Amino acid sequence: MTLENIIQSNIAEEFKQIAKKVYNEERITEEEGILLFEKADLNYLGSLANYIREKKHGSTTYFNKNFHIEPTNICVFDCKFCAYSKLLREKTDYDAWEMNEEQIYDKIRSYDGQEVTEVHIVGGVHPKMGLQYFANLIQNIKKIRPSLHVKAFTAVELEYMCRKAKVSYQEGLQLLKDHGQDSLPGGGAEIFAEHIREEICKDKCNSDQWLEIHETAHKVGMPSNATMLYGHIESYADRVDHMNRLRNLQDKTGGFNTFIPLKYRNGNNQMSHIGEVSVLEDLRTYAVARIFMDNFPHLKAYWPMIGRATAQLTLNYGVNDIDGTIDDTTKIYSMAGAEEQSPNMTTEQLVNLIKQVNRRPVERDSVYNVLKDYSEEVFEKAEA
Ligand code: V47
Ligand code: SF4
Repeated sequence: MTLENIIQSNIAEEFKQIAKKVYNEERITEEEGILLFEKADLNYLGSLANYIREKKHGSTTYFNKNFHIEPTNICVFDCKFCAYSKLLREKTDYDAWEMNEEQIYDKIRSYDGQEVTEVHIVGGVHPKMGLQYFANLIQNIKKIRPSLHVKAFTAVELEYMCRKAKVSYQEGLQLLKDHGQDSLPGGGAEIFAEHIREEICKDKCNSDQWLEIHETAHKVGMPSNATMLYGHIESYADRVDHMNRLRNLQDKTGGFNTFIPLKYRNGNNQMSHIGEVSVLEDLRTYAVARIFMDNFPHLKAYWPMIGRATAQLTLNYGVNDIDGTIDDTTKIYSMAGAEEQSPNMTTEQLVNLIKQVNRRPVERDSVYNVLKDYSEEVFEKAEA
């Protein structure tokens, strides 16, 4: 149904008002956000979210050519939802890994001649890998491949690095920027509501610190993303509170590119008894996010976490970005129970995934400059 039809239909007045706000590009309140989660029909949510998505981006669906490096999964923290980390004392465990510098540089060099534009570097918070180590690492990565955009370190890693180095967030982030870091990924946000954070990840950086680190990054000229881990013990009010804190910060800085809802997966962690939410709940969450986060330019579905089929569906529920080729050889996602064992997609596969649902595949760089429109692309031969 079109938005005009919704506004003229005989749906409940409260939903009509929200539809009118969307039509007039007015912001919805936190109470309205909660109402959408609690009572709105999925088709209604999809119509509103898709209206916004198409107004902002038409049918363009962005992807990029990227790869991930996780230097280590050894971590001083012990988040209950994490299937991936190992404490230092478990270092001999066959699932624990630590890459040395040369291994990291070899990984960068292994992409010589390939068209990747971004490396995403995040990992466990290793007590022996500090700020200066990472600054030098980034500087050397840039020497090997100067054009590569380095999106690195969650606020959780950054809080620990700055604390250990006894520098302010501004000093730490400026140092990393001066050594070549370009932007921050959105991880570590989880859910900002303090009572939930206390339950699921009480020992790592708190919500105010997460927000302050991103605010500081924006101030020193590094854009960032924001995530929300949903579908565990949080309430709808907690999800809306989370999005509201991000919306407020975005009003202040304008430094966020993308919002990425991350579905909680329950494999191999200390919260495995909590079931996973349904695909319908995923779609509702993306749609409400698109409606609520009016000042976030992009909404991303991270396909390794939700799977390719759900990622395709989200493109009708507000999503306009499905991340990239990824080429991840480590186990961060499969260990948490995601469908993708070692996620990577060729450009052809990504393009086809987007085209199958009548969207326009466009390769972007890390800050959403258009690199190539793939809508008319004919692939010469099947990629391996
Ligand atoms: O913060 C950990 C999440 C995040 C689980 O910025 C889990 O472009 C679900 O932030 N179930 C890290 N999620 C990944 C991340 C990210 C990924 C891709 C792109 C970008 C970006 C950012 O992974 C963590 C946490 O919220 N996570 N365990 C789990 N069991
Ligand atoms: Fe460490 Fe991050 Fe896992 Fe938490 S989610 S235990 S900070 S690797």
